[in-house]
Amino acid sequence: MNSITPSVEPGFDQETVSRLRQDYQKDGYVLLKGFLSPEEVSETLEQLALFRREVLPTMPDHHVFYEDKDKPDTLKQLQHLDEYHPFFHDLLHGSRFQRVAEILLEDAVVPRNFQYFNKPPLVGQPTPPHQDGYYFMLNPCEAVTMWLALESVDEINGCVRYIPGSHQREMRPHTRTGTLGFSQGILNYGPDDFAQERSFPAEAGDLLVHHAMTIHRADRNNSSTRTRQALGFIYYAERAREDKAAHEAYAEKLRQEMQAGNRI
Ligand SMILES: O=C(O)CCC(=O)C(=O)O
Repeated sequence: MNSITPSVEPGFDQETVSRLRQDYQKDGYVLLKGFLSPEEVSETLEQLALFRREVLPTMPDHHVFYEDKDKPDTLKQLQHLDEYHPFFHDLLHGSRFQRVAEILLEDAVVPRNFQYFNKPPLVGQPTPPHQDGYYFMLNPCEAVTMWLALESVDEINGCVRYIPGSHQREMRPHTRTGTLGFSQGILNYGPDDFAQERSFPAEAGDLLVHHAMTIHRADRNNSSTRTRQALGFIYYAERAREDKAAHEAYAEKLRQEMQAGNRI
């Protein structure tokens, strides 16, 4: 089990670093329990509430996704928070999160995105099974995604599920999903895949980190009372070359489709 309770200061001791790398290479993910303290989680939630009130109304549509865009309480995802507020900029850039990415990728890293994931009670939809590398378009496909729980997340309100070791296998064929924010999902995800999954319930402050090839998904929020908020951090290894033209063309096509479909 890749669960480590670290004293997560920038200088990890050598034993922790080796264990993290070993687990990451074997399974394609690690779980760092209590990566943020309860005080840090509270501060982050306060900053998010402020952000939603004051900054969100100024953001362009393609960085703000709702399950139903006519209902503000169905807010689903925010993109690139770091570009809009210094608090979130500093969490992504030059932070303890970045240090963990450098340790796991064994390279300098490029911070690429900072996301807010929200699944309101009974409204938050499933995250389709996917491999982030499919739309990162990197060669070599060396990047990590981090998922930080901001509250308790379990099987009922939609915890993350991984297929251990899937990062060492091939990129699976993906197809369009119709899910805003997760537009690509694995084609023919079947009983064998479900049988291999491991679910990762998390407490506020716990950090999951996965390889860009690791297959993962999450259920909808089936709770009628509990919210399900999380943050996502994406770092590319400096040695990974991005096919920028293909990536931008893909993002632009997606944006146009979302606008045409009245989704954003
Ligand atoms: O929050 C979720 O449901 C999943 C997030 C995810 O799939 C990702 O960050 O790659």
